[in-house]
Amino acid sequence: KESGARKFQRQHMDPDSNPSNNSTYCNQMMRRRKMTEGRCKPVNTFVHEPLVDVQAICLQGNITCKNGHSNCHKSSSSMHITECRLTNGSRYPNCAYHTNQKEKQIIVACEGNPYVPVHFDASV
Ligand code: PAX
Repeated sequence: KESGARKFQRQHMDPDSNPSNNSTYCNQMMRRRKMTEGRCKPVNTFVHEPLVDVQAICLQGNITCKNGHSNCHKSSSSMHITECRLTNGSRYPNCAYHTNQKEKQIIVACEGNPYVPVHFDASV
């Protein structure tokens, strides 16, 4: 079975690409990373930074998550991210996404030993 750490990497890590102005990035990536199977995942963020830098967030500022748990951490630096948001008229199985590049601090939830990212909570 896929571990939480691996699932986070599949859904949120894309260190080797910068989508620039490629408006089809989210349509391709949401499908390629299997987030359009069974349903269209409504919102998903990809992080374009080295995996070690994202894993290091688990050692950075500890904050409360949206669900009230205390295992969230906010990156001390802003990161290059792409936000994928389902378009208004999009209906499964034809999942269509808006692609938005941003530079923001990100908040992830971490778990386990090693203590690594398993959930993307927000960008701020
Ligand atoms: P997830 O299912 O929420 O969490 P995601 O982050 O890719 O997946 P399994 O065993 O897989 O069910 N976990 C936690 N979840 C939440 N909060 C805490 N503190 C926590 N600690 C551990 C993946 C696994 O992490 C576990 C959780 O139980 C899961 O275990 O966002 C919904 C999705 O949209 C993404 C983030 C979420 O997907 P929501 O409802 O929290 O807002 N998403 C959301 C995003 O990518 N970008 C965004 O900007 C936003 C707002």
